[in-house]
Amino acid sequence: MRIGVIGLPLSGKTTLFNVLTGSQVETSSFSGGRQSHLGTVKVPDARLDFIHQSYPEHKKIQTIVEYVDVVGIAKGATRSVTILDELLNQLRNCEALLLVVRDFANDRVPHPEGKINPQQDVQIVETELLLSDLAILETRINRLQKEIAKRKDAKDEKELLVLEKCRGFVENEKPLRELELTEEENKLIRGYQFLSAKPLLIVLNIGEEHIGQEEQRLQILQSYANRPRTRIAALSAEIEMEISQLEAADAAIFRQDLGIKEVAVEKLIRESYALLGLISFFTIGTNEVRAWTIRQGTTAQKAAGVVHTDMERGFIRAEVVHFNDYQKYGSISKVREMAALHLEGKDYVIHDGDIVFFRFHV
Ligand SMILES: Nc1nc2c(ncn2[C@@H]2O[C@H](COP(=O)(O)OP(=O)(O)OP(=O)(O)O)[C@@H](O)[C@H]2O)c(=O)[nH]1
Ligand SMILES: [Mg+2]
Repeated sequence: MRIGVIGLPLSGKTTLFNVLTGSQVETSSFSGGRQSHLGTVKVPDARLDFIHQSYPEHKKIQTIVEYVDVVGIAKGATRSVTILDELLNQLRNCEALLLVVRDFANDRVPHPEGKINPQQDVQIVETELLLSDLAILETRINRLQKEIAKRKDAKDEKELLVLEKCRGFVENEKPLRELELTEEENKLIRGYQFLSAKPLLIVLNIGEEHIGQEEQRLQILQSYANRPRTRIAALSAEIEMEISQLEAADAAIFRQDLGIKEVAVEKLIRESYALLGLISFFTIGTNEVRAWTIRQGTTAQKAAGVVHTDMERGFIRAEVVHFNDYQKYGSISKVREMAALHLEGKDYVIHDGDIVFFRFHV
């Protein structure tokens, strides 16, 4: 899973990117960074750690989330063809966007709009995403209309209908992530990578003085809380960066003193999983224990394909125990003894936290 970190210039994108990926990219007190950065984070999962304890000789393999730190999106940014192209390139293949919104005071760091106003900042970025999509929609619609006039084609006509539907939506200043489309319609437009269609996690970057008051600060973004494929969260990127440089034990104490309940990386990954409807399952192999990420609703046979295409093709059955039962019994042999390992067929829907043994034949 790849997530694009976007926001106004100087909102704390790079600071947060460093926190999430453990990178040390230089942050700026003046905007200007045009380079994008790619970093990965191994998804922390206490359940995987627990399973691994029983298999100390095995390798522990966590799933990975990738973050891309992109150029700041200032008001009017997407009117520049170069910036727009850059942005589209950098955000291509991102499954979701993480929008960093400034809510911290800092005299050394100018705000591009002159004053702190999270709601307005979200709106500015959202508008740029919409304008970018509108530009692509209009070009494509024009071209399709010409092609259809020359030579009728059923697929082109279908695509045109979807694009026109999208254009109507965007012209009403509504992001495409809120537009309900059928699976077929989605397929037709997936290649365009519309920015406003990507699920959005808005992260309010609060000042140090507001730590512990995340919920109150988030009130200002309440109007975004219940929108489709949108979530909100609050944290202080600066403090999180300081914490990330401490030893684990010191970090825990520091967090407790400040009243920070959850590690930022874990919080944002949890939010991203919820946003995208993702869950994890685990496998125990001959030399590794491993976590895998799938969409909610994935069947056992499809999940097998995530591990290996042969396993999907030659799928026979899955033997499944939920992590909670595994934890209760403490080992797979005990699980077997208590008959808590259940046999499932190809249509079984995998649950978050399932430990799965795939049986297959090719
Ligand atoms: N006080 C305070 N300063 C912060 C916080 N987050 C970021 N900053 C400061 O704001 C400045 C900009 O941070 P960056 O992380 O570089 O912001 P950016 O969004 O990546 O900026 P551009 O890439 O130039 O658009 C740096 O000087 C940071 O130290 C915060 O939570 N509190
Ligand atoms: Mg930056």
